[in-house]
Amino acid sequence: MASGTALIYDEEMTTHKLLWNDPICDIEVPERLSSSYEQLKCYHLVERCVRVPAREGSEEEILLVHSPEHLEVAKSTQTMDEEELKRVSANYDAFFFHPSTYRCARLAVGASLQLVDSVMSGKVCNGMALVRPPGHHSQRSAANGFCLFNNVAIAAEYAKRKYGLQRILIVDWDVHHGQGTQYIFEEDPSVLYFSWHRYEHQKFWPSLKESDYDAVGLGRGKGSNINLPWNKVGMGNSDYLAAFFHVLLPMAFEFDPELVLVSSGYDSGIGDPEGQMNATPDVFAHLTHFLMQLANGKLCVILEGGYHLKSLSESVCMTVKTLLGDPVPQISGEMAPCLSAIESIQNVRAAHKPYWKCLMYEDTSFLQNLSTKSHLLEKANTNPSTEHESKITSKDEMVKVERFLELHMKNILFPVPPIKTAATIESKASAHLLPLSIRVVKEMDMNEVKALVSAFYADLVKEEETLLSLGSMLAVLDKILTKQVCTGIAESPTASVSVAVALRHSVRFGFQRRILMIHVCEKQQSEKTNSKHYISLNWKEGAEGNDFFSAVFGFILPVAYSYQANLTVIAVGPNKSLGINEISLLFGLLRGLAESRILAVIENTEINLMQSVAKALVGDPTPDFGVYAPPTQEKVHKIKILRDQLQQEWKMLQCSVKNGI
Ligand code: Q9C
Ligand code: ZN
Repeated sequence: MASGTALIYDEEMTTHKLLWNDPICDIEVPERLSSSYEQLKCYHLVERCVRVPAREGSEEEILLVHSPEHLEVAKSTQTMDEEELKRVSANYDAFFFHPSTYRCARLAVGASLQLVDSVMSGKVCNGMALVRPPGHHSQRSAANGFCLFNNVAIAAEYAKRKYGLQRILIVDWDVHHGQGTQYIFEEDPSVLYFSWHRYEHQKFWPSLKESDYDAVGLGRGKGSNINLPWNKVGMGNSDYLAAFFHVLLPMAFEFDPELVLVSSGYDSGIGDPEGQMNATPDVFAHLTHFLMQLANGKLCVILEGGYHLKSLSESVCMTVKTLLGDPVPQISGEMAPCLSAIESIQNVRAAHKPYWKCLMYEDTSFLQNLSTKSHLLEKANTNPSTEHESKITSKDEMVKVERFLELHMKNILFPVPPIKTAATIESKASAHLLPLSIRVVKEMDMNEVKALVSAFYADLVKEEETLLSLGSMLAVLDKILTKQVCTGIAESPTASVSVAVALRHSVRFGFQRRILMIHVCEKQQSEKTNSKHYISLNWKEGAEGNDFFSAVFGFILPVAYSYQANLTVIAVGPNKSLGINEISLLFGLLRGLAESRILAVIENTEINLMQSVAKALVGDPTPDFGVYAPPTQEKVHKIKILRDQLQQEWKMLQCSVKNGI
């Protein structure tokens, strides 16, 4: 299986620059590229990546997406003087030419294609290309918004032709709408395009009607264009995560892409003068981690915008660290999306209901009470408790952002060691099944275990087999609690008992205070009231496999992120409902929480799961799912009721605005 992360950077792309005075374009500077690369070197991330050279994209490749006329204009600028360059640039909205622009833009295209080739050929699993000029505003016959050729669109078209791909997902997390990409693929059902963007009810550039949530694609491409407009500035980590849980991820897993491309702009990050948003660099680790669970891990991240040099370069580092498989940092701040974000999420879910099985039972009755057009919704943003402060205007705010980023840098200055997983091997037979990277630890001494367990489970002490398995489980747990490893796996004759013991031990250990327990078993552990130290979720028996995604994205992840656990304990016992791939994906997704600290306890009747779970714990990509089965109305309804009951406490569950607000 492919492993490794490609990094593509060519200093020559810093030669494209603005030669005259233009306050609109002067933020797109060469230092965006060089400072990102310097920061990667600083965190020793460059040396951990596979270096792949850039190349020039060919004319033929550029013509996959652009008109011959557009190519000729671009080509003709190579020999122009400043006056002529200025004149040609003025034909476009927010673009500047330099004599080296054409060469750089061809390198940006070629770098993107090199990345696609590296991933598709299996040379690496994923990667990032640091390119300039960016691409997503560029259209068939027009430069626009600092973009000349649409690097990501060309990459998608190239991947379709060269590798015969039928489903490509483009995730555009840049703060601007990639209208260029939308235009290129709006009739193409083989490319699913998702973009969130600062919109402010069409007041924000490029101020297009077609950037709103009701632009869902055209003709055969209906349903394959997803726009999530942000109508307020100040969106933060929880708004972005809510967008992933309630919009992008359900649709992306239903779409089941063969390749994922990211239009990776970091102007959606804190401190950016264009975006005015509040998301911190760590959130990009989470976004990246989620996308790594799709397409067998085949993920190509291609730079777009990002104009606050510090915020940009930290966020680039977070992305690359995550691509490399490092533990995902814990998100800071209160986990609750704002009202305006929830409104946008509700609107786009309603707009896409006809095209997606995962949304088929969506309640859209709110549409009758409200005009769907968003300027009329402006008045709805009146709940002060969940509304963000308006724009960052004062100097004070800027200083706060700088201070924040400085603090944050200290947090990640020393690279976290790569994920390590512990296991004990009772049955020598299963040893060869575990990935090589797993470290085998010695079991805990029998008397020690007895002493530990007898305090609260006196009757257990008699059962030899149980005690033995508890010994190994506790040894693994101790490695996690003392931070020698991130994840661990243990087998047990009764997973739910082991998990209960693990819980007691962790709480007594004193360090772990917020534990998330998940039971994926038929029978539940009896004693399970939530306390301030832990919460417990049960995957109830009888859930059909096809309700997996609605349960995971609609419930488990939102609760887990709201809770901000620092240890996750998962018991997997006999269950009819989940297949091996679903369990792997669940583990893969949960690795994004609690800084990847996970203890998996597998009931020994389910020993065939050991290998898949161990692979998921060390970060191997999740295998394919096969045909998407729609959820049942009954289960969707049950989850909705649960959400309604619990969303006051677990705010990330919110994805619709209650009637009457
Ligand atoms: N009044 C990227 O982030 N702003 N492009 C124009 C005109 C242009 C951003 C404002 C912003 C372009 C790749
Ligand atoms: Zn942008």
